Amino acid sequence: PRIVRREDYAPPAYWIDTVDLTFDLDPAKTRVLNRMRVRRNPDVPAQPLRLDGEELNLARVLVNGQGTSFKMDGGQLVLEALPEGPEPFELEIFTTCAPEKNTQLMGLYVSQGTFFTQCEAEGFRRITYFLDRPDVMATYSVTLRADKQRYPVLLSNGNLVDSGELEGGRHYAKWVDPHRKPCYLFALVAGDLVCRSQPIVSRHGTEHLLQIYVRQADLDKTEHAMQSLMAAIAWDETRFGLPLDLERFMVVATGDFNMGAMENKGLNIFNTKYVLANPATATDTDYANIESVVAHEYFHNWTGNRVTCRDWFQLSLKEGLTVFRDQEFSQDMAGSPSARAVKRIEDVRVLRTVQFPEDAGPMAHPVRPDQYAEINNFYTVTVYEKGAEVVRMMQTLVGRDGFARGLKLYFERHDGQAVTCDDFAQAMADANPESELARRLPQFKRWYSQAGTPRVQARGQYDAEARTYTLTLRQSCPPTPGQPVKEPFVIPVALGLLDAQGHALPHTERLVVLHEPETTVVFEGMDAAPVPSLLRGFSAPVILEHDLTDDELRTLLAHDTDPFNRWEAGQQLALRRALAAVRADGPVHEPLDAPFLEAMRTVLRHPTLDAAFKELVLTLPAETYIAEQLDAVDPQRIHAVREAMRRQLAHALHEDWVWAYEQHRDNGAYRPDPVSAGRRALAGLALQMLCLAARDNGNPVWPGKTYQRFKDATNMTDRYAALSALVTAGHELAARALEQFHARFRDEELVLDKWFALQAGAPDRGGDALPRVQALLQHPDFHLRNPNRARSLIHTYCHANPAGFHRADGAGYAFWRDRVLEIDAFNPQVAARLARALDRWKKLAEPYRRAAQAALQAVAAHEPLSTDVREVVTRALA
Ligand code: B3K
Ligand code: ZN
Repeated sequence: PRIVRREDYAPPAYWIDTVDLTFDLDPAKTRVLNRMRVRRNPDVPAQPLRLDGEELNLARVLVNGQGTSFKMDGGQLVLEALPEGPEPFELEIFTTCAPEKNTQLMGLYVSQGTFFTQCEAEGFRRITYFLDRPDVMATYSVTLRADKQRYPVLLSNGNLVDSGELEGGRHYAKWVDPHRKPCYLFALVAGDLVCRSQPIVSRHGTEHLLQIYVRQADLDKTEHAMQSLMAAIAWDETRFGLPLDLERFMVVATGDFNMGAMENKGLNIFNTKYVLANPATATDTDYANIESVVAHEYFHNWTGNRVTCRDWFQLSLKEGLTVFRDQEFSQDMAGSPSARAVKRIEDVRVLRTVQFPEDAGPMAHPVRPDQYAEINNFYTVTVYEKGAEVVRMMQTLVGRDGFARGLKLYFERHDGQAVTCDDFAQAMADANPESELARRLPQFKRWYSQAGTPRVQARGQYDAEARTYTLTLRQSCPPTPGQPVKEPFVIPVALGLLDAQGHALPHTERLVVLHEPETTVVFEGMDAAPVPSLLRGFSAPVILEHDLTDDELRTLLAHDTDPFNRWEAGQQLALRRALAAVRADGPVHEPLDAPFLEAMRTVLRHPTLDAAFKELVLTLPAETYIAEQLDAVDPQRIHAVREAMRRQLAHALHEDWVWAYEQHRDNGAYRPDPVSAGRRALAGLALQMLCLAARDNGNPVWPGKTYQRFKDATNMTDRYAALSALVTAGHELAARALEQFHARFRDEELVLDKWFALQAGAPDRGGDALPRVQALLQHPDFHLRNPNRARSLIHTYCHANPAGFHRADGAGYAFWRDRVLEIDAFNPQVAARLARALDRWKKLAEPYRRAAQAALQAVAAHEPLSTDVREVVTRALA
């Protein structure tokens, strides 16, 4: 397959200034008339116009109203006999396509009788022939024509300028988008939808109309998304001075969507999962995700749409920055320092359990990749989450106000342009010329060009005589595919010192900016050996290696003023015990010791800590995170160890879990705010623990109470937590509860997704996970072609149930192979995500390793295979 390289970037040979599209919408055969004003790019040598196209039927091409010669070359439409000179000419292209046959959900497709589009990254070429690249920006006017009864709502980007009746029961609507945009931001929607409308007045007095379009039955689930949207608009004005630039801002939800949502200009299209919520059907997690995804897509209006990417290698320019913005928004919404820290911990947990493995595996790539076969494979946690960490480090280096200044300069320079990550970093540095960022900009930008997670080794030495404490920080970074040697990074390390009793030592807080391979920091006037608290707030996306004793870690857990490091100390203590037990020979015993259990009890019973924070501390590191620390991974042993740890926590803290449940169970009327959500989370964990303990001692009391809770719950968070406690403990009441849950929510697609996912991710007992998943594949509510449903069952099993998936007989991998190939035949993007479940196969111990390799080879050898899946498995096998 063709590899696209960043260094090959060349500006387009033509510009397209205006696009006038007319759609005659029909699921079987939609006609698209595309009239463009095109001109030669005077800065580029004269050459033919090559337009991208995919699965289109071409009917006619006219240049300035006259027929013209053309040829086809590898899907591209090539026009050679075009007018000479710089004058614009009119190019008219008439094509048809078949939306109802579009199973990839890229381009124009039909979901439950409604038309939707998805164009990012390269879907517009499935709608019409075009220069499908983000640096070609045009103004669009769009006329939609369709049967009025079946498609009463006709939407596109911008403002509605005309609408009316046509003969034969048809009608039309004309939309004009005043903003120039790349074609990946084009959208249309046509169907039988209703909307929640909300007029707003901005701080500057301008009026806007906000609308959320859904199916009639879902209208009662749109309030939270609307609240989130209004909050996001207000936040961007207040924090960054960025106003809404549209008269109308629309959000439309669809149940068939390849990813979370899409920021099309003025017409965001969302997966229903990130729009619809009411207390009966959505959990606290859903509420929080909706708030952040609605905000994320809205924030793209500036970071992505007003200033867009020059080419797809610059994807993190908009994604890393916009994730950073949505993370900051969620923190600001959370309010208290403790609630902010909880959000930060959750974000870091994703980074470390998903992005770190990616960066250590065969798909490792820089935040700004150098090459790809299929760009859709590069919408990754590295581009998004690590990209956001890079932006966060810039804020750390220039300060909050400096960062706002940098963003302001970025828009002054680049509004309306398609630019690069370099342009962004340059604006940040230029707005803060005295900062450490400006001083070390070229070196800092290695975060964009070098893949891999850097390691920082910290060693402290106390000299009693000199009363000094010397801290040495050393950085290194392992090789990644194509990058054998790494140059030093600029790493901001926020730190402070505590005394042995846990008191913060005055004047020891600082930001050390590591830029050499090794740096030494000396603290004077130290009366005793201090306890260092390093990388506070996770100030850089690195692996910190230190030699703190368990006593020191317990001191941090009990007293650190930095809540992130308090949590991290607890995780480190747990991780040490998990690794020791995994590495030990013989059967797994009790990995946890009394001091550790005591420390956990102290946190759980703490009088002032927030419930949400306690829940995070009392949750053990994930199996995949434990696996990353090992050279040869036995997923069954890791699972056995972590389960043994959970059971010890369940038994040793039994009375404390009872207390925690009773103290936190009652939250009154449902509100999704962080404080009440935290209480529900802790009560839910307590139920898990109490059901787990009951499994061993056969005492039916807590499973009984949990089942009662499941039936009586007044919101989905509590109901799901109770159900999950029964299912996870493998209690006999689980089957009945699952059945009742299904019966109650049989018409709620998003709740059925939870029902499938819960069972697919439930702990494996004696190899029962795979047969369970196979049976669910046959369930009448299982629909392979619906991405949410496929992910809830298949991806959950393959990505989130390590012990169920990594079977000694290799049957999990055979299942993976068959599903990857089956899905690839109709939706390569969804298949390619699934394909990544075996990224880390080389780390597996035998017999897993060989079986995984065989499954990968079988996929790689299959014909036909999409470019998407081919790239993933080829890199894995390399
Ligand atoms: N920009 C879209 C993602 C498009 C993915 C295309 N494969 C959503 C987002 O990041 O906001
Ligand atoms: Zn985004």
